[in-house]
Amino acid sequence: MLRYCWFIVCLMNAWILSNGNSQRIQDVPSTKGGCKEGGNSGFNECEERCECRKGKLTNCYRVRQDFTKMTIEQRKRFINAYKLASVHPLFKRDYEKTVTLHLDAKDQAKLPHIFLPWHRWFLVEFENLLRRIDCRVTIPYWDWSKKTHHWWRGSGNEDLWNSGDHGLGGDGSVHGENCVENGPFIKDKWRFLDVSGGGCLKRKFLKRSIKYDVQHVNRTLSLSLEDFENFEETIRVTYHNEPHNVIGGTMVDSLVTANAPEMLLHHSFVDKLWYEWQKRGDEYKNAYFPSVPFKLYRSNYYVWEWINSSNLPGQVKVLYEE
Ligand SMILES: *[C@@H]1O[C@H](CO)[C@@H](O)[C@H](O)[C@H]1NC(C)=O
Ligand SMILES: *[C@@H]1O[C@H](CO)[C@@H](O)[C@H](O)[C@H]1NC(C)=O
Ligand SMILES: [Cu+2]
Repeated sequence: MLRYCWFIVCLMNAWILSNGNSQRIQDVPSTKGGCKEGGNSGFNECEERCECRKGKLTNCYRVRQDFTKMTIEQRKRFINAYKLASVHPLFKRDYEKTVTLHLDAKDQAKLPHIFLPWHRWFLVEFENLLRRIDCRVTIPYWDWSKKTHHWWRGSGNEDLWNSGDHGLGGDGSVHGENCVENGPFIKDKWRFLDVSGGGCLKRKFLKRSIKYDVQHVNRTLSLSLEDFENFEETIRVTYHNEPHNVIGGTMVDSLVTANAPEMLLHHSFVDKLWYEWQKRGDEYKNAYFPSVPFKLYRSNYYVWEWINSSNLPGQVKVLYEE
């Protein structure tokens, strides 16, 4: 019964919100805690963090969180929305389109003048789709730098690779072509769409430490403005490639990698690193990309439209929580 109700709520949300939700929802008064004048922040019904002005919530931000710090409820919400998007007739085609964006742009999106903004756009596209199912969902991030020596652990309740319905499941099975055989994305219950060649989600963990720890990341985030190119290359090549490589399977197959749910969490962290660096000041925010005269591949957006997380196309505002 509960399940059934949840599904109806979902469908209603989907119909109501299918025409872009961000403007509509911004002025909805908070349903929790109220909205008090004087710089206090409040949350709207989509759990966006807003400012309170004249008793109304405005300037609302989507809050992206560390997966391992989210409540079980929040983690399930993300996973359920992700799975529903990939199988439900209402969303499947858009899921397919979004995944295909990455497939088509795989080489171009890796170029230095485009990598960071392109993936920022891609994350918002994906997030918009999931928010049509449940507007409280944002793309979580996975901070591997804090768990370099046991990044593959799945036994902890909070672990990304937990096999419960609040985790992404564990390593693939060597006896089963590296298909994932536990968790919500188990091969019997979840398969890639035909456009991605069908088949199962694969992982082939390289159980060695990730080479870049908190101090390493800290040093990179401390690079000066003049070192932007060094910063960008460290993110795009060094940090971006390592988790793809140690997770293996679908994550190292650039044709289908966007079908791996962990790809989103990894890229969310990559985006967070850029966001952290940009937070150091307007010069940092505006380093390099505003002058790139290209559009993002497979989109009508210019690169410069995706550099300010407080002012993204579609009135989207994103912040990352520690
Ligand atoms: C990161 O570096 C800053 C100085 O740039 C320092 O204050 C901070 O403690 C460092 N954090 C970690 C976790 O190393
Ligand atoms: C980013 O967007 C916010 C919100 O529109 C604006 O206040 C801020 O000045 C922008 N920052 C830069 C560096 O453009
Ligand atoms: Cu990637």
